[in-house]
Amino acid sequence: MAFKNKAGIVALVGRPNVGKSTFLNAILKTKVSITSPKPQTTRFAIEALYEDERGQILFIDTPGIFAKIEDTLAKKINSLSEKAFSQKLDVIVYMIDHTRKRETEENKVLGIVRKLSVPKILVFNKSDIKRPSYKEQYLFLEDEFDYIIEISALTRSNINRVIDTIFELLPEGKPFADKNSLPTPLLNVNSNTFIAELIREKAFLNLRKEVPYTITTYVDEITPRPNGTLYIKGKIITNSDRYKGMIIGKNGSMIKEIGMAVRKELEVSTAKKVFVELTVEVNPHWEESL
Ligand SMILES: Nc1nc2c(ncn2[C@@H]2O[C@H](COP(=O)(O)OP(=O)(O)OP(=O)(O)O)[C@@H](O)[C@H]2O)c(=O)[nH]1
Ligand SMILES: [Mg+2]
Repeated sequence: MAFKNKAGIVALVGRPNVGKSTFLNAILKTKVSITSPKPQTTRFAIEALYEDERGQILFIDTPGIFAKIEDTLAKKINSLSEKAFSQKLDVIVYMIDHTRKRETEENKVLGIVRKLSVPKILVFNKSDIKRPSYKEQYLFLEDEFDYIIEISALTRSNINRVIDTIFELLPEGKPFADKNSLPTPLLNVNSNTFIAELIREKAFLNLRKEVPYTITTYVDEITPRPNGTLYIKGKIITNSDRYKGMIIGKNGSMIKEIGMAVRKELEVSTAKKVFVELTVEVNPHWEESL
């Protein structure tokens, strides 16, 4: 019988869109980090606790690092990501999407990973997709990593091998928290922020082109009503009037779609009836408070 004695901090690193957040959700078997087909969906480092009989892993899901940093939002997100790497880490999981060419962006992330002197696992994600594959462009990395594992975060294929390997590499240590006393595995995200993130996810999934990058989201109120309904009041803030109209949509159709998607997901996860009220506001300076 194994003892619960391992404990360590593991950062998920990779360029945008490789599947870091999908992988974290797959491991925790619950949604802790929002995902979308658009790059830089994750905007701040998300900390979530995994536990089994071997011990605890504190995962840090970082925002994907963009090569293109001329815009202020990407610059801010990149720096938040790099800040996450400056803390004490025990293992790095460097995730690659083999369906995309290497390009300068990958080199930028690799440059950061190379500077960190901790055990590293190279994870090729999206193994469910066979073509196109640029895996041979990445094989030169084999010598630099302690382990190489192919997974599919989406189909959960081989993800347990990553967990086994992490536990092999982790030191012994004290647990970070009593997991049973936590409302969710999330350590740095409260329910307001989580629901705000969910609103942002649904906005990312519905809004086109640059519009997702003009927004941030907030939740002002979560109130259980006497009739058992959960009332949620949230807002989407965008940086100009031009986008406000697009987010509201014709006769409010877009904002309604976003609110409905949030409601549906929350109704499943809370097993309650949920009422979501969303408004759209303009604040050209919201990025400054990120
Ligand atoms: N086919 C396939 N798609 C995947 C897999 N893992 C993730 N995806 C998809 O890839 C897209 C990006 O996933 P995310 O988890 O948001 O990626 P991320 O690395 O967290 O991205 P950022 O937060 O932007 O850095 C989503 O559309 C996922 O559904 C996989 O194993 N197979
Ligand atoms: Mg992410």
